[in-house]
Amino acid sequence: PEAPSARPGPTAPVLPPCPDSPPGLVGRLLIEFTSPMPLERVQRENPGVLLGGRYAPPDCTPAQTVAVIIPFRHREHHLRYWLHYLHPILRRQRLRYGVYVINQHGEDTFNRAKLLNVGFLEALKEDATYDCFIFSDVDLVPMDDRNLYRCGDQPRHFAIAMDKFGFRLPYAGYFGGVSGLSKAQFLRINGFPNEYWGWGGEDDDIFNRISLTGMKISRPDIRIGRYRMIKHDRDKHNEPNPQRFTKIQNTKLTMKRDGIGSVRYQVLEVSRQPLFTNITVDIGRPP
Ligand code: UDH
Ligand code: NGS
Repeated sequence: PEAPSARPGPTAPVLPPCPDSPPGLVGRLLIEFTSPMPLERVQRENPGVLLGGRYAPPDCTPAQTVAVIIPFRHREHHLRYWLHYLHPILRRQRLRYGVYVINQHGEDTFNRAKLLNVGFLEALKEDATYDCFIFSDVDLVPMDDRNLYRCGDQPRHFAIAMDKFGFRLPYAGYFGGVSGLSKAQFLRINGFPNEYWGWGGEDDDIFNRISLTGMKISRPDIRIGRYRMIKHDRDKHNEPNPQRFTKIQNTKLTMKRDGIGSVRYQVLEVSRQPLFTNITVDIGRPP
């Protein structure tokens, strides 16, 4: 007779690996931002999402664990749409993931890339198994669920065909909006710059870092990488940074000293909400 230990017991289910192309994707999606989106409704419609915005497929074992990092301040109404659309998409994509909203404390100048560095470190503090990091603006929703939010052998640019750019890439080196790097790729470029205060250029600096370390951007098909952006006015305290043009000329020099190895900040609060983990952080202010 077979030894009992040869069979997995009922308490230790061994799930097969998740397939490369998830079954049950729907393709092109209807995305609109007209009716208001109460958080209670989003919660009700996503019962499988665990506290802190964590999810794992019930029927298979994903190859990666994905941390989705959102830079944030005063965009609650955008976040509700983002959560409403993205949780079902990520679930259909059979991802094991967590959603981290990195909320800049205070009213000093916004710093998107530094918040993303904080997100990388804080997500890893919570779960050391994260090996793929997707960095997403809060106002960008994919229009096609075949745009898979996972990492590959090169850094990935997801938001390549945004409505506001006529569903085209605005320029060949554009790396803004939504991007993804494996842990190893992120560390190889010393993370993101901390010294871009205000709007613009930080995504170009990241593009430079990737090129300078000999990596190449990978992108989805232009018909699949389509996005809707929630229309909004310019935020307060995120004015265009007049230093951005000279800074992006100097990435080669600055990336060694400015990055994930030099980021200084203070976490003020970590709060596990039903659909995301909210991390409020003091990242200081421009010198
Ligand atoms: N963000 C915030 N709060 C802010 C500023 C930025 O949460 O106060 C985050 C948010 O995730 C946003 C991202 O940073 O999606 C990028 O910032 P952005 O939306 O300001 O950048 P974008 O290029 O807009 O989308 C620039 C202003 C455009 C004004 C157009 C007026 N019609
Ligand atoms: C470039 C900016 C990028 C920005 C992109 C799209 O000019 O940071 O425009 O901007 N680079 C510099 O300013 C150096 S958008 O049309 O979305 O406002 O992402």
